[in-house]
Amino acid sequence: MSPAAAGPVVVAPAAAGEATDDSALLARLDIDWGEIESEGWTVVKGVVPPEVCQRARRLVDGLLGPPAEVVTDHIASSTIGLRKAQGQVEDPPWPGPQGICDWSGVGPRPPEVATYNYRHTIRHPIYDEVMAELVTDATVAIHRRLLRTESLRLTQQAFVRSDYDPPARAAATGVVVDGWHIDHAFLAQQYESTPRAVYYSSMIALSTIESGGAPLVVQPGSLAEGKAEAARILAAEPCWCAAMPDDHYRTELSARVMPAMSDSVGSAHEVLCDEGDIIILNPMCLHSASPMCLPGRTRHVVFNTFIDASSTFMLLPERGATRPASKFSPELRTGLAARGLESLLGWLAPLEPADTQRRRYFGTAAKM
Ligand SMILES: O=C(O)CCC(=O)C(=O)O
Repeated sequence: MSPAAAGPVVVAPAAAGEATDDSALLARLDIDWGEIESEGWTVVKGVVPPEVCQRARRLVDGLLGPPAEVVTDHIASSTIGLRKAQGQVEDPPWPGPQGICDWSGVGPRPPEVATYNYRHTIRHPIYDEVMAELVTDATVAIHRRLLRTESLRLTQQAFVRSDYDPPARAAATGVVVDGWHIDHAFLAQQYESTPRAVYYSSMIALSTIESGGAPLVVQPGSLAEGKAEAARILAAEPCWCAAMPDDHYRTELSARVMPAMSDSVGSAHEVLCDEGDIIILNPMCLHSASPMCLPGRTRHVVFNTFIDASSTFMLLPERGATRPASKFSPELRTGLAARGLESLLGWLAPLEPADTQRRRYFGTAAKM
């Protein structure tokens, strides 16, 4: 197979001081690296201090209003504003949005809020110092090790709040899933290269997540099934794989890989956590959100997503949330810089659409 056409690629170089020895920090954590590789998820205990979790929950509740069945009125009356208020839109398929933030282009850009019934998402810019504290040193060290890179970049932060969901509770028996999916598919070369040309999500539990309390649900064995299917497709159709545009890894390849995964609810696994734990999730693992079935309870989580600096193919224009140069808040920048982590936002420039057409799937060790 010939190498992918090489055009000039926007690659942020390792900044001075980026080389770091994370060994001591990682040794203090109990991390099941094998589970991440084989199953595609693991829980790392006690990564974020309770006080930081509490401040993050308060921030979310301030933006969305107190946990309730419907939050759109609060949001509509706040400075965030909703382009589509409740009642103006037919129920869309998950993940909505029922309402998203409106921004006229004047003044500071508001956070991106998407709300659908009992589940609400807030994306950057989020104007609060706690956003930097949520990127803990341990989280950074884990992702450097996972992606085999010294040039880690943060691509997005997203809060999700899952409020009590009466219809789901009424219907609930055993594990409830909102919709099995994978977020992204990759080929073996992307896992095998150095740096790795994939991403992992890390989801911080900002409050304890119990069974029935809107846990992330994962499907054991699905990652291996997906990787086997991706290998089969690559062997059978190398030209199709080589010609795939960037975004088709996320869309077309995902759509072809996912049917090979068993989605039996009987074997589904709720990933339970204590406050401050993080779940590391490979986006190629079959997973689902689940509703909050416990009356009076609310689940708060925040996702941080990282890539290696050379994996610009994952930053696509239509995925506005992943264009960090214009969207991360000054509070996040300042807080990371104070800890010497400014390189996490070390993008050279906002991506131009043409840049995203350039292909760079694999690190230096392996190219198609
Ligand atoms: O919120 C959750 O537990 C799941 C989120 C999810 O499915 C996703 O990030 O793709």
